[in-house]
Amino acid sequence: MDPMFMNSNDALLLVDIQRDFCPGGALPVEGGSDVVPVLNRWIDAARQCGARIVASRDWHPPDHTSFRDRGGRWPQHCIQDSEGAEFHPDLKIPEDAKIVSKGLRPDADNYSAFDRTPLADELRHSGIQRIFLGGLAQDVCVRQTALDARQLGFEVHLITDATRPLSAQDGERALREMQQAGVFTDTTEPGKSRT
Ligand code: VGL
Ligand code: ZN
Repeated sequence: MDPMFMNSNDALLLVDIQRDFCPGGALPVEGGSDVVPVLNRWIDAARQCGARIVASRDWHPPDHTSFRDRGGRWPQHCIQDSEGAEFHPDLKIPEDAKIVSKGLRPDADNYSAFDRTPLADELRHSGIQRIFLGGLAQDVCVRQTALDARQLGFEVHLITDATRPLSAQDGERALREMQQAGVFTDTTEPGKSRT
C-alpha cells in the first residue's frame, strides 16, 4: 500500500529498531539496518498524512530473565540506558512520537509492544483503527506485536519490506501465522510489490 493513503485514524508502529538488533549489536538481525531507510519514508508519509507515530523499544534490566546467564534464550541485549538499547541512529523518529518501553520487569519477557504497556488504550483513545508496522525482529517482537494487535481488534498491515527475521525459517513461519490471523502482509513500497 502506498504510505500516502494513511490518515489520522492510523498509527505507524516502529518495533524495536535498536542498535542491539542491528549488525554489530548484541543480538543482531541480518540486514536489520535495511529497514531504516524504508521506515524513514513511512515516517515522512505518516507525518504528512496526520498518522500517529509510535516507536517501541526493548528495555531490559541487567538481570533480565530472558538472558542466558539467567537461564533464558538470549544473550544480554537492550539493557536500559545502554548504547545497545538506543534506537538506530539513522531512524528519524519525530519529537512527538510516542515511545513505548517493554521488557522492563526482571522476571517476565514480553515480546509484544502491547504486553503490559498502555499502548492499546492510548491508540483507542486517539481513535486509531489501523496499524502499519515494521521493525525487528520479524519472528519475535514484530510477530507477537502484530498478533496481539489483531487480537485487540485493530486492522493490521505488516510492511514487508521493513522487517527482517532472526531466523529465515522462523520468519517465513511468522509471516504465515500473521496472515492466518488476518494481518495484511501485502503492504510494501510502491512499485516493489512482493505478492
Ligand atoms: C526481541 C529477542 C529478544 C525482538 C526482543 O525485539 O524481536 N527479540 N528480545
Ligand atoms: Zn529482549
